[in-house]
Amino acid sequence: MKRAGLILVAALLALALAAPAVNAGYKKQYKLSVVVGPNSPWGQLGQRFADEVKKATQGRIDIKCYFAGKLFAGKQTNEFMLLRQGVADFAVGSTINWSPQMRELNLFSMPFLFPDYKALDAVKYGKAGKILLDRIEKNGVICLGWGENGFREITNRKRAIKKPADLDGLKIRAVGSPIFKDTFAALGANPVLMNWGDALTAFQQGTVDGEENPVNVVIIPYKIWQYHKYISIWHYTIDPLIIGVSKKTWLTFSKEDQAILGKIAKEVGAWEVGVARKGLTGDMSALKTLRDNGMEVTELKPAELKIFKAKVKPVWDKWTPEIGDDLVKMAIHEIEASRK
Ligand code: X2X
Repeated sequence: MKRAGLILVAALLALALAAPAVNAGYKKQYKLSVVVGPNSPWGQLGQRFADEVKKATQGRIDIKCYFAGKLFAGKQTNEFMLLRQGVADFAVGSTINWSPQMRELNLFSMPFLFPDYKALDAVKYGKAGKILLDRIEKNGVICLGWGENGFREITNRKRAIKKPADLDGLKIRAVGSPIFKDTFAALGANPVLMNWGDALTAFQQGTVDGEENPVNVVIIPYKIWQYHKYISIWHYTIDPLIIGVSKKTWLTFSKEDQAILGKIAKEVGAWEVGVARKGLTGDMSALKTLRDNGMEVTELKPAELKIFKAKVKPVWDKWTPEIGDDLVKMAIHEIEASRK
């Protein structure tokens, strides 16, 4: 009896050793980086992703969201580096913040390149988008899905902006990504590059006159009307979000869990893109919230936008080779095809 018991224990032990443990190499908790706070749809996207992943993996993958740039100590243009290194396991990151380390991502920041959401989707889901995602992967980050910050519109406390001359001398805060400095300099403004956390203080103190951000994901949740009376809807750049995971972390997950992560990222990403675009097509009803809060909204017409676009030609000349001539050409082709 005793001997049989021993054999059984030994057999069970052998079995346990032979079968790969499901959680082998898994961390107790994973870190997800987000630049903004939990009230923005962007922050909510991070939290939803974390919650759904935890549920679907029965707690095998437990993700904690670090909001408001906590993981990268305020310097948002470091986020991609932290992700590559595996310091952050996940991020819901803006292409703007990653672009200083991935030049190709400046494609989305080319001023007045994307006329509408259809154009953006044509590029994201077309050949150019695929090339971008492959390059990001080569740099150590797997893209699981797209979210959206949105078309970036300009706000300021001094005057309505209808033509480039209205920007003359205005101190405009932009993200610390060099293409923005070139764009605002070309438009005659005085660009000041700073992190989002510092920008909020600068708005309060009035040390800058204006900024640019998307309506639903940043301007409304952060109540930018507290600081700036004027907003111009000019769609000058678009800012997609990428739900990304460090390749180092990714390779530790089972195939089953990888599939779960991909599926959830696509689902929650699509939900958030819907929120980011709500009321910003057709009747533009999202703008009512801005007017109700005392903002003066200027919607620029195609002829007015043309004048702005002509002014930023030096930015196109400088940044096209930086991004890649072929990639820019391909994107322009996909955008034009989307308009037919
Ligand atoms: O810093 C910004 O303006 C923000 C929040 O939109 C980004 O992170 C790109």
